[in-house]
Amino acid sequence: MKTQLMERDWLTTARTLSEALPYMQRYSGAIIVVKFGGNAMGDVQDMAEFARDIVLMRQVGMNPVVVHGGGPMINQMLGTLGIESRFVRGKRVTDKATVEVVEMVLTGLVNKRIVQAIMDEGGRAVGLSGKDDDLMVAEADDPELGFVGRPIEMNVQVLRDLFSAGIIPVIAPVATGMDPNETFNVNGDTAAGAIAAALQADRLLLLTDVSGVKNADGEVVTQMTPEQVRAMIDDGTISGGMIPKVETALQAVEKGVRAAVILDGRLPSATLLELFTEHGAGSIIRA
Ligand code: X2W
Repeated sequence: MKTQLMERDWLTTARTLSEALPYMQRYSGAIIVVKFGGNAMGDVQDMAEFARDIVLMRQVGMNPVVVHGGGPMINQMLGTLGIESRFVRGKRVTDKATVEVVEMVLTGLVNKRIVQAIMDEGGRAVGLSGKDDDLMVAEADDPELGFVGRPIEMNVQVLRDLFSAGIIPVIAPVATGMDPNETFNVNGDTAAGAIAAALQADRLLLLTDVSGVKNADGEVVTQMTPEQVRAMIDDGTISGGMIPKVETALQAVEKGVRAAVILDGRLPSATLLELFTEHGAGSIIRA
């Protein structure tokens, strides 16, 4: 009985791998930008699973790029330091003291944790922020928000150089300004969208903690065109925190990213499910 069971499991494993072949071939050399948000990071185990999937993507010939957030970790450090923080339309109002903490936490703490997790799974990773090699130059988004940046110039050659060397870039969403002494706090989704557009990526995967974009009946819509998404925003079907995410996805597709997917980071191996199976996960937006 036991042997039979084991044989069945192995057969399933072998079949799963075999069925993944066409997807591996389709995405060979593809650039996949993955936004990994602070809420999706969870515990050490979640981080290790995420890192393993990224290493697998690289191993089968894709070029994954990780762009991370870290909102909860920033909140925690600001709390420890007794600095108050508030959000306006989903973005953190960022004064001089806050931007220093944001840079410290994102580029120091969070970025290096992800780099380490990827190396622990046998991959090669290098951490950088928008300041490295002038990757992301920003300007003030809105005077009310202080040092919150909107990307205005991208220099992605460094990412291509890392791809050629087989290295996975891990990017903290902190930008430099036109005045090189300035530092801007960029929303993680916004940074991922700008990087995906500059790379003309094949996929932008936005990992969230919901199951996808829902229609008026509360069902997840698995495929959408940009026009359908706009209509759903206009008639209020898409609302609240989903709006900035969907708009990032929309803009990326309009700027030449082949497709953007809003997917459920709570599912184990959500990225692999999306890339390697017919099933997919979450909501895909493509023209
Ligand atoms: C974000 C950057 C981090 C981020 C912040 O300060 O929290 C702005 O709001 P999550 O984990 O992806 O939310 N920046 C301007 O985006 O983190």
